[in-house]
Amino acid sequence: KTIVIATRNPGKAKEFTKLFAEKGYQVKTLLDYPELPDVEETGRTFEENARLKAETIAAILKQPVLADDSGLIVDALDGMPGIFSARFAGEPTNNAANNAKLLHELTGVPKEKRTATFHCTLVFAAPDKESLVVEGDWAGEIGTIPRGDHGFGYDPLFFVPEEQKTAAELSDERKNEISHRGLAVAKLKDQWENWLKN
Ligand code: ITT
Ligand code: NA
Repeated sequence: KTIVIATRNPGKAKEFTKLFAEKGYQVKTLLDYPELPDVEETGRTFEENARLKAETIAAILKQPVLADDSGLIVDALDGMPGIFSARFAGEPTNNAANNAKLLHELTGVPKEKRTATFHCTLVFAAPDKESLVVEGDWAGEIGTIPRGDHGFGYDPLFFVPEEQKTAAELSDERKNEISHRGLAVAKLKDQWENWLKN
């Protein structure tokens, strides 16, 4: 059993590979299909962008395709970087520059005002079907020093109070159990077998 995920982010690919292995699925991503286009993310919401990625690639491959649009919503920055999380410091995605920019923008902001949420919208698209949409959120705080070397993206700056660790200090397994992406995948697993039948 194989599931195709329309992402070229290696961090996401690694997490999805583990999350779907539990269900007996092998994951393929756009890293396995270099000939397929990069889908331009012109949407104004996570859902619009996830739809663009999933529906475009499903139409090309003529088979079901999953896409993830995700990002970090920082309260003190009025929700930025949000849907712009990958390109916060410009294109192409540069995680070190994104994290440096985030720390810079939060200079002088006290701990109690550094609350943030990781959001993930998953869209599962198939030719001639209404897409299935699920979401997951993960609450935390933006730290002042990057810590940990697991995960990807903003994980070293995303402090999880319940764990007293940053997301990058969690094991891959623990992150998948409690993250925005792990939660969204759990919801997807509850719904997709029914959805595929209809
Ligand atoms: P694809 O579109 O190819 O999937 P992308 O990285 O461009 O890859 P998005 O447009 O959804 O994906 O941007 C998501 C960004 O949000 C990602 O690049 C990270 O900067 C951040 N992000 C999302 N989930 C994260 C996580 O679990 N840990 C750390 N950062 C995350
Ligand atoms: Na993207």
